[in-house]
Amino acid sequence: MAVYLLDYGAGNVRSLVNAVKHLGYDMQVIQSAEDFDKADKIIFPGVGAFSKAVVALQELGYTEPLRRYLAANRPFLGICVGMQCLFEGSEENPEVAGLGVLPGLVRRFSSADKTVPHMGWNGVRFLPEGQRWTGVDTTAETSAYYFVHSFAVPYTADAPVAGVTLAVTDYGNETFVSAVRRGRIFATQFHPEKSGYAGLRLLRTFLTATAGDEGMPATTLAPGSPLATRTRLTKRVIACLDVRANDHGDLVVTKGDQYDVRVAAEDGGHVRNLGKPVDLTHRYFNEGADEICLLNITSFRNSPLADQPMLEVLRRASESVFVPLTIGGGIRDLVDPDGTPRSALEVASIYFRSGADKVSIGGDAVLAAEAYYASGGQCTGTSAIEQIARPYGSQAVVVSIDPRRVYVDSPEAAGAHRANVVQPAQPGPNGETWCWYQCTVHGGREARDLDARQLAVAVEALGAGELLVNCVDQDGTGLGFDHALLRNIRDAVRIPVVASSGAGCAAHFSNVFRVCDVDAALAAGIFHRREVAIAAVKEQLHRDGVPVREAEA
Ligand code: 1PR
Repeated sequence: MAVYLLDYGAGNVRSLVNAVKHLGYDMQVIQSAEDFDKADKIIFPGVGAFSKAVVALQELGYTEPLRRYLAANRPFLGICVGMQCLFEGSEENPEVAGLGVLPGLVRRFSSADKTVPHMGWNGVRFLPEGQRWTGVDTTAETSAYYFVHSFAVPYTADAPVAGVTLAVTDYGNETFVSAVRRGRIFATQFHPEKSGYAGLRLLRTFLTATAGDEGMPATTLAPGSPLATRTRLTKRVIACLDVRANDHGDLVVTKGDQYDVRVAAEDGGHVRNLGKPVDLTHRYFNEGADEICLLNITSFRNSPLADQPMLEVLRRASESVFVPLTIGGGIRDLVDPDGTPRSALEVASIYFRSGADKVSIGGDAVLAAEAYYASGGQCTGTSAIEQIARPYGSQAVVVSIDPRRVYVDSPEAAGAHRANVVQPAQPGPNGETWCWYQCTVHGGREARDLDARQLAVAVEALGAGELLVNCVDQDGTGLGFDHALLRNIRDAVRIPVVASSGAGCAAHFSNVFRVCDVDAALAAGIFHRREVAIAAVKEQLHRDGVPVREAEA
């Protein structure tokens, strides 16, 4: 059976290729209009801007062959933007028409009551027909799939789209279409290739379906039907691997205490070695991590392009890890060791093609924020954030911040940062009862005259889709997350916020979700040292009433 991938150059295609290969199928990439005639099934993954996908299809000369393929009701699976393109158009790019194969328009989520993008694991309310199709027991409360999008097709029972709706999902006070089917044309707003085993089951159903199965009659969510309870976006538990070469040149997972990754001099002073990156990534996937983050923490010293071991780690890890992978470290404009200039977009694209779903930008984001304020709030389009968000979408760009506390006796003593001072949980070394959070670069080594809240506001304006909020002082302490810092950032932005640094027990996760209303919480040391299991964190969250994706069978 010839399964073809419709790749227009910006999707996270490696994740999908790996998932399909894991299921025993090889996919060929469509190279010409003629390939549409050879395909038994086509999968169309979409990441990034609606217009990027639609215009790319036109420029590749694929729009008409695709229309003919769909008009012939041949097996097709669209994913995320690959689903949105089937509709008449999108608010994201009103100037560009969609394929119009399905009725309705794609609209932007409102951020009045929730963070946007909708990023994470949410339930899906399948119709009975949908349950048969997915092969998943969706009556269970816990079935969840991975979403990452700022636009969606709104669902109302009387809208034309209801006639092709297989499933809906709720986000905040909105309900949107999360799966559609018309004949043998299927599409999902969520990413089955990043939705763990539930997603793999859905992909297997599509790949193994025969004509008889796919001829199912369209069914609709009848008006007033006894819909299941509304779905909820779960809080994400993320495992983080700080990766660097040890003194023998081997790439290892290490861990800092306030960013110092070396053991005490009297113990040899070597780089802490907590395991191999690929092994730990596989372990955390199997233990139920909702996302995994790998940070190349010595990236400011060398070009990641020359750092093939890190790219190889990513290629190998992504072969059998089916939850989102974020890669950070060295994502910026740089000059290759051979003197070739490389844009941040080129660097990021290498990571996306190697299996990353999101890239994380650290030091360069601080410099971009400084330039943003220096220019009076101009977005010049040249920062790494803007370069990458334009084709791949904001949801693919994370900014990782490394602030450290500056204690002061009064807000006035904070000078230009007095508006962003907070009262920390503990007084400073000289009894100071106020502090502000100073941004750093080079892994906490160089302090900048910019505070964390200023950075957060600037990078959101520049198009970042998520904030990973570390804290140098709290890193590795096991004392819990820095709530004062996280509330300060949470109040400032409408994009998802990930709490990081300081987790010491499962209760710290419940506390940070309850007190700071963050979207995800990350830990490193307690997981690497097997002091706390991811399952124990999720059990605690479940007991405390925090919506969380249950471990999969
Ligand atoms: O500046 O774009 O090259 O990115 C460098 C990246 O590496 C940034 O994301 C930066 O945060 C990270 N980084 C640089 N140096 C270090 C270090 O530790 N010496 N890691 C480092 C930062 C913070 C988290 C840590 C949490 C949880 N570490 O990654 O895992 O604090 O730890 P815990 O649960 O054990 O407390 P660029």
